[in-house]
Amino acid sequence: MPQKTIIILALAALLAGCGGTAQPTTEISLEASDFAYSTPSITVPAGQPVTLTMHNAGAVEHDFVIEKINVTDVQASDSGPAAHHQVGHAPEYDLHFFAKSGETETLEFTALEPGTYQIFCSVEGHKEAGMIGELIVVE
Ligand SMILES: [Cu+2]
Repeated sequence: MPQKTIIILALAALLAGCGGTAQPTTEISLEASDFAYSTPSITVPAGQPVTLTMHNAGAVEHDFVIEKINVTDVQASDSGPAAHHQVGHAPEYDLHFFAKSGETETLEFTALEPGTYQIFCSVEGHKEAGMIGELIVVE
């Protein structure tokens, strides 16, 4: 392989490593308790990576769901056991992560479309108990 080709490949690898354009990551921390989110309204920029950290300060398990949202690059540290949802309902949530009592988990995503999206906890009865919020995606 000619020297020049190697240099170009090395440069390409470098650029890919930092995502081409250096995009700032929005970091948000929230706490889930029995039965509320500490930050019921979260605002994030569209098209930029977000890291959401949720600590479960409650006595029971909690999760974080957005049913329908246009997202990419989603990675959850714990999306919960499959049996976690009510039998007969196997919803496909666009965003979902889960934290056991006392644990801290993270969810990474990039939201693509500005708008307001409802957040809720899908553990049975929690949404009804008021465990809801909203994610606002801005331009
Ligand atoms: Cu909950």
